[in-house]
Amino acid sequence: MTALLEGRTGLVLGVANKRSLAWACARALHGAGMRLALTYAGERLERSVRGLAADLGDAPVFPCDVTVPAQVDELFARLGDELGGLDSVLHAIAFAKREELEGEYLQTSLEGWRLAQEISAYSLTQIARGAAPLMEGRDGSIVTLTYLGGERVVPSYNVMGVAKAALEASVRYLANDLGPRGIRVNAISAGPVRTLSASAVAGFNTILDHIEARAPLRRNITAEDVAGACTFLCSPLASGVTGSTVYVDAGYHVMGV
Ligand code: 1JT
Repeated sequence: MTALLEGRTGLVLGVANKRSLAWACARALHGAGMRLALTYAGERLERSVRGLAADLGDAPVFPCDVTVPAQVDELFARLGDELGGLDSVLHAIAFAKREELEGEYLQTSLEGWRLAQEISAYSLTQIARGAAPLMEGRDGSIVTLTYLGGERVVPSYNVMGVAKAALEASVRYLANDLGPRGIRVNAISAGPVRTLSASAVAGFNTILDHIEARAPLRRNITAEDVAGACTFLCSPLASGVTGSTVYVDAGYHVMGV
């Protein structure tokens, strides 16, 4: 039997270290037969990402800081030259200043708001525009990661929640723009997981305990739970799914109290 994603090529943006959700997704996609390329944002992460890429059959690694448009253009030019085309893109990129992830949303600065929007929401549109010419007409799939704080109030998530709301709306508009070109666009709404991003959040343990007590599955999710949904969305099993937010949160989002 041939593997689910044999003969396909994908790009994963947002690996920082081995705890990253993007890394679990990359491993699962590679395990299902996909040839991958990875990117890193800033020199501080280059070593870590290159080390991990070695475990993916020496996946090529490219710099991509989404706040530098020339780097994004160069990324897709090199991907076209070196890989020929793309079937999947995982966008697992978000940023907010630490001081904006505490206290009141009311106090958000314009600069902090813009930065969160630019890196966490606008970057999907920018990446989709760059990737589309490489993905056309091959049941291409773009996947991004979001969180419940984009649609409900999660105290402290603040400016990231507003950025995730913009990201989720972007998924719907991009799905409509790119559907005619054979490209699907979806989001995975992941429950909280201990990652580098989560370590920026005070009181994260309390959130994990709350989910374990309340979620229908009475547990927290793992990075592998997210990776399974990502593999599905990148596969022909999801050929009719676009514009959706798929919850990988142990069912937490269905609860009222
Ligand atoms: C960022 C960070 C994006 C943490 C993130 C994130 N998306 C989910 N999380 C985890 C999280 C964070 C908070 C939270 C619940 C989950 C940090 C760096 C910037 C991007 O609040 C209760 C704040």
